[in-house]
Amino acid sequence: MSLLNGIRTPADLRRLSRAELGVLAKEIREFLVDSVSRTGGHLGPNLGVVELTIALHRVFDSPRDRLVFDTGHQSYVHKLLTGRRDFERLRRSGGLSGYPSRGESDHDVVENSHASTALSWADGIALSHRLAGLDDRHAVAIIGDGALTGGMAWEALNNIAARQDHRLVIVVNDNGRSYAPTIGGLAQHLHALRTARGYEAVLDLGRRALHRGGPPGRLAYEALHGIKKGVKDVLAPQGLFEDLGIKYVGPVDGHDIAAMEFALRRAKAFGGPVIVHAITEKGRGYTPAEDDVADRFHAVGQIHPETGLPVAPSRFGWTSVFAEEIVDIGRQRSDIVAITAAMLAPVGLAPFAQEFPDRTVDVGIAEQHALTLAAGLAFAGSHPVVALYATFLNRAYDQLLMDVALHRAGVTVVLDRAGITGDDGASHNGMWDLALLRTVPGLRLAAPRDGSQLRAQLREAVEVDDAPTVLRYPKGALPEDLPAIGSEGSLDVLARHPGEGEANVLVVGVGVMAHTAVQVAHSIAAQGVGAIVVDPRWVLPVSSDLVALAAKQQLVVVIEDGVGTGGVGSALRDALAASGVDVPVRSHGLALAFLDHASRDEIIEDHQLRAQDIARETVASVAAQVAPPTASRAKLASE
Ligand SMILES: Cc1ncc(C[n+]2csc(CCOP(=O)(O)OP(=O)(O)O)c2C)c(N)n1
Repeated sequence: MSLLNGIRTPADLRRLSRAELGVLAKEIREFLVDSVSRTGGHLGPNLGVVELTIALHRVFDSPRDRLVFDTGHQSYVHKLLTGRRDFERLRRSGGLSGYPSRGESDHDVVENSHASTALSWADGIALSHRLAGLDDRHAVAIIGDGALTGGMAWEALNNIAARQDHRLVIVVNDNGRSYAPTIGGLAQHLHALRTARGYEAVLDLGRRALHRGGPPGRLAYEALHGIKKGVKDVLAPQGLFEDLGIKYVGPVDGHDIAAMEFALRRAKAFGGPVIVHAITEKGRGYTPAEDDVADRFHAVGQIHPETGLPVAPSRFGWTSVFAEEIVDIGRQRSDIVAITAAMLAPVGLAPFAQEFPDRTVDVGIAEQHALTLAAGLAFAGSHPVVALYATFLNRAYDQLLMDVALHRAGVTVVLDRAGITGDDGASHNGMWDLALLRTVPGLRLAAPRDGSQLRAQLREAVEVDDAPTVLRYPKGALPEDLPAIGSEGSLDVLARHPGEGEANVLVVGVGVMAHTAVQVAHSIAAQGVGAIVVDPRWVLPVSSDLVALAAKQQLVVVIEDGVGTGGVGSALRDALAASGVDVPVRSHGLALAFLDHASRDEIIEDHQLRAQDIARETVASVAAQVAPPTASRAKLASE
């Protein structure tokens, strides 16, 4: 029987011998490669934390002690050790979440996949424990060197340093990488700690020599190792962390369970905040991941487990169009500076960085800094293009509002993965951008409906030098180009269907939802309702052309893939009301809720955003308009 099968709770781990723990680590790696190759998911990060997570669960007593995984993408091993073995539907509707999930287990704390929050969570948990007199409990934050580049982590460290009575352990999972190698001064500092004392060489040599001696040799290694940690490193403050006043243990080989346990036990016994610096290798134990220069298999789709090659070739998506066009623009304009927050390749800036390394900035996981850096660049004459996943802009709303927009800075923000992203769950959907950005004075937002529009609107955006411009497009494959058949002022007309009766419906498609809008119009026209479909292209602020066209209709239908509350439909409703136009606006967007992980199609169906749902609703609205219910008329008359 496999050892992994015998692990139902972390307590089961404590019964295993050292040799068995090694076997268990191997089984976990095999399980991860086998299952994640079938479902897709965060393979590399999890392969890197197998021993570290085993050690954590042997030393700490979860859920009494609280383990908080920063970002949460590296929590698969934790899931396995806390009784979750069914990875068949990982990240699919009804299956396990790709992140910690309180609904799945009492061992999970933070579901938010936005990085750099774990230290703040742990600080709060430790404070609450102390206030309640629960002095036997620990809060443990596990944070990557990438996540440690985020400002929130440093705000938390600053506070944690002043709380010497907090039972708080910070495990820095230092694999030297975010997606790509982690950049910046902190990364250099960690690197210096790692290498200064020839640490890597010493550990590897020592292990190999002593393990050859069988169990006695292994014991000697552990004792030596312990002594090394105990005398030289344990609780010895180090540089940066010393300056902060936080105790430091390490560096520790994060793949050596005994060494990790030793360090964690010391940290636990200390009674105040301690940093344990664990060195790990992303993708460890799986050659295709270890050999992957780009990101060590940070996140994969379905792959062939033997080779690591993708099962389906990656489709030519929105990101690639941006990647090409921004390089072209960069060639024509030397003032363009590209900014990424630790996601150079995922947002499509790798080719730009290749050609213009001096005009590319990777700020680390620091979206707030990215936006204010952009304001500074614009002030001094550059035109920055900040490329982010839409959900991560949420964090930099204030900087966009107060640093960029208030100062009328010509900054272009490019939001990839806007709208529904699906399988990464609640915190990855880029569904808040339209509602949030609508409140930024002077900001102009374009939502391209296809690749050609993306190219054209990006070019229009970088021409604006006195206000923020935003371009937003979704995840996934590009749809076929949807050419305009005409225009109404600044609006692209995509279809016109004269109806049989008087009713005329204006269908407004926001971005990729323009394709649905065309289908809706087609369908309602078949039922005798006349329709015109437009793509406003620049959807925020609402254009006067759209208001003028809407004023001539009986009904306006707006289709968008962000939250309906406060989105483009609601903006249009407000604009019509402000102009004294009394045409009803039916907006179809996402419900104001946190969405469970599911496919995009499932979410579209759940939120009644399929063309047939919207067409049915539209025809019913038109019918109600043409013949309002007599009961309510009678009621009105009698009032
Ligand atoms: C605020 C925010 N920005 C960007 C991301 C996207 N992201 C997910 S994981 C990751 C890299 C994390 O690196 P690290 O913390 O070192 O963990 P590792 O994957 O190397 O184990 C990034 C940039 C995010 N989750 N949150």
